Amino acid sequence: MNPADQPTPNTENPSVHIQAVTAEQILDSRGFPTVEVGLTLDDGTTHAASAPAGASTGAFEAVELRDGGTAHSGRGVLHAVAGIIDEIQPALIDQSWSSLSDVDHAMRALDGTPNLARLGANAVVAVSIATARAFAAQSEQPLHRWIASLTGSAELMPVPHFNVLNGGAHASNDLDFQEFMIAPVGASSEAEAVQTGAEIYHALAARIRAEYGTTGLGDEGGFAPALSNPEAALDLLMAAITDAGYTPGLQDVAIAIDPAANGFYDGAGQYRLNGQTITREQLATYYTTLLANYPLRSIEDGFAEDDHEGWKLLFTQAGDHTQLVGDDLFVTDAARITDGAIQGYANAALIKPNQIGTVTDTLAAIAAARQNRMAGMVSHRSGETGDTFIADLVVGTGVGQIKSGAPARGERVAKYNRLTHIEATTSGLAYGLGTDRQGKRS
Ligand code: 2PG
Ligand code: MG
Repeated sequence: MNPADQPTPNTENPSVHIQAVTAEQILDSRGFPTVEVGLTLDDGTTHAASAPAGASTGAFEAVELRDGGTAHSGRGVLHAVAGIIDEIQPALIDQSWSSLSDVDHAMRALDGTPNLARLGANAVVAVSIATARAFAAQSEQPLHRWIASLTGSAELMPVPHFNVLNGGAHASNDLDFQEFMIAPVGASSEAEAVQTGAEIYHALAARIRAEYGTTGLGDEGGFAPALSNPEAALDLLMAAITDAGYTPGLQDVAIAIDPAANGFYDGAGQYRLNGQTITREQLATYYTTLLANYPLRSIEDGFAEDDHEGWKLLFTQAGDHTQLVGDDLFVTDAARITDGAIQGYANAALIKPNQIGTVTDTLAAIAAARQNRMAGMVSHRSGETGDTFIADLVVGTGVGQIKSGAPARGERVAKYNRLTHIEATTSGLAYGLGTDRQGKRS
C-alpha cells in the first residue's frame, strides 16, 4: 500500500499560503551534504527545516537522492535541491493549503514513485517538516501542541535513551552491536533525565580514559573505545551508572541496545558475532542470556530486516517482558508495522520521519503502532543537523521514548535541549514511557 493512503487524523487548521520555497545544500554532522529548506508564507514568515541521513539504512527505506560523481564522494544533494526549487515549489506556491496531509500527498503524487526515489526523501521530508512548522505557526501553537491537536494525542515528555557507547556502522572499533543506551526510567522529569544522562556520560568518559587511555567518539557522540564484545560494553555501562551515583536497573537507569543486526548478518539465518558464525537460534539464546544478566529494557533490530524467523523466535522467548523494536524491519511504514504485529515480529516501532519521507506518513506509522498495541520510540539519524523536529514530534504524539544519541555534541543535544525547553515552558506535562506498550520489563 502506498503509505500516503493510510488513514491519518485530521483537524481543522487555519490554511497556509506558501509564497516561496527555497533550498540549499548544507553539511550534516558527518560532514556530508544534506538538504535545508525555507518555506516563506504570504504573511512574510519563513519556516525552515533540514533532513537527517542514516548510515545503517534499511533496504525498504524511502530513497535519498544523491548526486553521484566525484564531489562530496558522490553524496552531494544538488539535484534534490534543484527538484525542490524547480518542481516542488511551483506545485506548492500561490494556493491555500488546508492541511499538512494535502501538501504531503501533493509531493508524493508529484514524485510519482512508491519510495520517493525521483525527488528524494531528503528533499520531501525537509519540505514536509517545514510545512508542519508553518501550520503550527499559523495556528499560533507551539509545534508539539499543534501535533497533539492534529493527532488527538495526550502530550508526554519522553524517556530519553542516550547512546553513550557506539559500535557497528557508527564507529571504527570491533564492536558488532551499534548502540548501547542508558534510559533514566526512574527520573521524575525530562530535566532530571537529561542530568542523569550527562552525569553518567562523564563518569563513563573517566572510566574509559582510565582503562583504555583514549575515549574515541562514534557518529552519535557516544564513546568508541576498543571494545570487542557486547558484555564488555554492558559492564562498562553498569559501572559508569554506579560511579555516577545511580542504580543500574529497570526502575532507575535501564539499558537499551540497538545491535542493528543487518550489519553482522551473513544471510541464511547466520550471523557473524564476536568473531564467530552463529545461527539465529544461538543469537536468540545470546540475547536471552544478556537479558538475564543485565537490566536491558529494549532490544532494537536484534535480527536482520529479512530474517523474520529470528524476529519470531525472540518475540516468543522475550516479547512478553522486553521491548523488541523494529527499525530497519519496519522503516516507519504503517503497513509494515501492522504486518509485523500480525506476524509477531516485534512489540515496538522505531519512528524516523526520513525513513518514510513525510510527516503525514510518520504520524500514520505512530497511529499504526498504537492501534496494534505496540510501543514507539522516536529517533534521530546518525547523520544529523540542528533541526529539532523530532523533539516536538515525540512530545506531541505522546510516544514516551526518544533516542537522539549521546548527551553531547551540538546536533544531538539540540533535541534534548528542545525537550527540556518544552518542559520548562509548558505546564503540566508528565514524564514517562506512556501506556501504549507491551513488553514491559519492570
Ligand atoms: C539506527 C540509526 C539511528 P542510522 O540504526 O537506529 O541511531 O542509525 O541513522 O545510521 O540508520
Ligand atoms: Mg536502529
